[in-house]
Amino acid sequence: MDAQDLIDTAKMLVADYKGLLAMDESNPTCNKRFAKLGIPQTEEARRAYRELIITTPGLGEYISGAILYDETIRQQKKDGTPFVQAITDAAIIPGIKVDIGAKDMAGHPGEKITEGLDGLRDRLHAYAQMGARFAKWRGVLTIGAGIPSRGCIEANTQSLARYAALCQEAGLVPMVEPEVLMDGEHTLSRCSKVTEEVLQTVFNQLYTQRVTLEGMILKPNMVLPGLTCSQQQSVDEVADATVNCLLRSVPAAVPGIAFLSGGQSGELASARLNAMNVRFKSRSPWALTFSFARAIQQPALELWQGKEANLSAAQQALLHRAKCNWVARRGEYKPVMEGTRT
Ligand code: 5MM
Repeated sequence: MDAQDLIDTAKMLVADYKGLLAMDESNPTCNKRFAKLGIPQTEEARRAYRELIITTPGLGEYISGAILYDETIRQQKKDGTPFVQAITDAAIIPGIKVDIGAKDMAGHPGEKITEGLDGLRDRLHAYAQMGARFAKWRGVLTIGAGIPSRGCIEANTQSLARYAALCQEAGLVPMVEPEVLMDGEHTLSRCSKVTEEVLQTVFNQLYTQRVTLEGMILKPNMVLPGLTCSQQQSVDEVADATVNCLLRSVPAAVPGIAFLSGGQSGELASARLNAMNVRFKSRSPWALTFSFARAIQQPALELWQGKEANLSAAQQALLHRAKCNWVARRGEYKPVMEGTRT
């Protein structure tokens, strides 16, 4: 591993107000989203949709990196150009999701443990050979009565740290994603306490596993009230709760924090990211950026509907959401932008 290469790649992923596009839905997740819109759940449909995304003109102006799925990193455009080549030509850094999913955790009803460490060293080397320069692993924590348990937090964060160490050994920047889910009726304050405990444990584990913090990216949830909580705080209150929680938990050596959207609407995710960048402009030690899947892709997917004739409209919608988030990083996003397409 060359630590300087890792540090340089991590810095590039958060430079120039850009953010990341998560397009690493596993086949079951992608198929579920297609099924809702009546799109065929086939390998060819998934390939065509991913080609639509990566060939969106101008995407590289706003997007620094794209997270791919195992099937996707092996695919080509219709004209035979490998996706990795097309992404690189668009000035976007290719990355890969390397966990193999969150499974029920033994002895911990209602909780999940993410799997994928077995054989990971070899898989990481293979992905690096294919052109990936960073890799992502997601641990999932659910808030409920008596959960997340300490056992679940410790198991998931240790896996995250072991994966991150293996990534750096293979020359890939780890994108460490501990996601506290927004499902439930918990308050903003509960989400803040849980997120803080999870992040502090993540960084203890990363330290124990000798991960170079300058050569990684954190991909956390925003601190939000549960979806069905009766009290839903304002955009500014969410921004304050999120960044204050991060300030208590994330070392300043980490170059960037790239949020997941977690099921928020595209507009709300942009507005909240914007508020963080406005309110903490001079105080944030890290770049505050985005690594959204649904909050960037959803309008494009709905417009596309699996039809070639809708390709251009879908690409414009995708570019619009990418641009809104780039503008939000600058602290210049305004809801009125939603009425105007790029
Ligand atoms: C939380 O999910 C990640 C970010 O997506 P959102 O912005 O939509 O929340 C995302 O990268 C996720 O890890 C992938 O979509 C893969 O999910 P599955 O469930 O297919 O492994």
